[in-house]
Amino acid sequence: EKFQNITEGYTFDDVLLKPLHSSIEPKNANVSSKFSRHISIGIPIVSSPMDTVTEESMAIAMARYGAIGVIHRNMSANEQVEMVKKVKKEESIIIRDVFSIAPDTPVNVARTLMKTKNIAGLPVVASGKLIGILTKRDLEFSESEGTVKDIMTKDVITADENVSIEDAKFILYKNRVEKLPLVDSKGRLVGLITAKDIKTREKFPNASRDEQGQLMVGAAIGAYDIDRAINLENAGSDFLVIDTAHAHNKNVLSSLKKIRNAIHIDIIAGNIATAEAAEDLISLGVDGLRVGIGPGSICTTRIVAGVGIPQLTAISDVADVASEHGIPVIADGGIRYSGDMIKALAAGASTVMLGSLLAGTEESPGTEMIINGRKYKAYRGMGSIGAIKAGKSDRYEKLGTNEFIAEGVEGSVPYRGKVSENLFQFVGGIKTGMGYLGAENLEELKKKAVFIKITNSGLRESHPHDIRIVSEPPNYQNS
Ligand code: RVP
Repeated sequence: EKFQNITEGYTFDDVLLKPLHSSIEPKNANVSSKFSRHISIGIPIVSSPMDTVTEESMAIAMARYGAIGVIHRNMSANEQVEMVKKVKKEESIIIRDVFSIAPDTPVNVARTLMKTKNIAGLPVVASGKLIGILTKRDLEFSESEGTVKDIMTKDVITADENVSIEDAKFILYKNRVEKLPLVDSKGRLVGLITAKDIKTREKFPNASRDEQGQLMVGAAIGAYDIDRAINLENAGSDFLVIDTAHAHNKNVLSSLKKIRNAIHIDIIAGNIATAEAAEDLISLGVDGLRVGIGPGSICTTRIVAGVGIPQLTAISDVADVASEHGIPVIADGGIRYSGDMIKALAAGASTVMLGSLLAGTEESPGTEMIINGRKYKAYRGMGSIGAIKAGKSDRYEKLGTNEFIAEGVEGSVPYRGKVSENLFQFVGGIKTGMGYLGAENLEELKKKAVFIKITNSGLRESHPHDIRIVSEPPNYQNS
């Protein structure tokens, strides 16, 4: 009787997308997407909040190339706050807490300061007002005696505190200066724009940025961690991810309500895998849903607990509900190739979240190791014994004892070079797929996509077969 209404679930390897009549060249396909209710990004890819995947280097790289990262929470709230701040400061065009110096500082003190802090130009401030700037050139021909006011450049080129980036660029260029202090109507120093920061910004035209031009980043929190949530919001986090293994749980839902009331930025909740869970979370006002129970490469939930839903069916069931409310869905876990990404997007996800595919990059935490002459990096589940012991992770059960019930394993993945090279390949694969379907953008992809169920022979036929691969392309490694 239990099996009378049993349903089928599909995952990536069970289906393919049918080719459709197309007038779209892959290079013209647009992969920009909604990430959460108020956040849009250029590339529909998110790095997972895992301690072998996303810390500040990963988050910076992801945001620079148009994707986005979520800083993991297997550390103290203070450490996590500092990481968020580092990402936000990385490319801030306007430096707000400007380092300045007093006019009666001895020249040799200023010289040492500029050397140790590697500063090329130091604003000179007296009673809050900008009165000069000390540059490397000023120091070059000066004696070491005397004070800063004797040698500083007195005619400082400044701009109004509300100057636009374009105007600032013009002023810097016209006057051939590297630093542009910003002053308010009373002549007080309130910020600084540097030519170097503007140049860095122009190197990454598709970066995921907030309204102030800073890189966007999010952070994971436990379901009951309101204090951490508030601290992270204050630190400038653009969104929060409520990071639980099973968000469709009474206690999680009631805590989520409290967090929602305390927090103004977007909140993504998960993980879930059913339409009912989606309904319940959406009714609490979440701004995004993270889908995936058990598909992760390092995850043993389905084996240990016997629970889960094949990932494509989970994505599709959740997305059907979420799309009615305009809430974006993150497909989290189980993605091995760019082909899996486009299947997830076609099934209704707005973005895909990656663990194993990013754990081997240069920017993931941890060092490389050599095994049999090949480079690897460590990758582990957040429910693995190692991760649980390393932090205070409460993502997975403890059953009230000191013994852990692990739901993940620890391992390693091949080294894969820089995040940027990998994102290029992933996006290339997604766009190629969109070319086959004639989808100009991801909305069209969702509407047009038709799946066909395949058999084991179909899957065998899909992979390279009956040959010995002697050269692995960067987008296909099957070992
Ligand atoms: P994958 O990309 O297949 O490596 O999966 C990554 C996802 O697996 C994470 O984003 C998370 O949802 C899930 N995960 C993380 N740790 C564990 C675990 O220990 N079971 N699972």
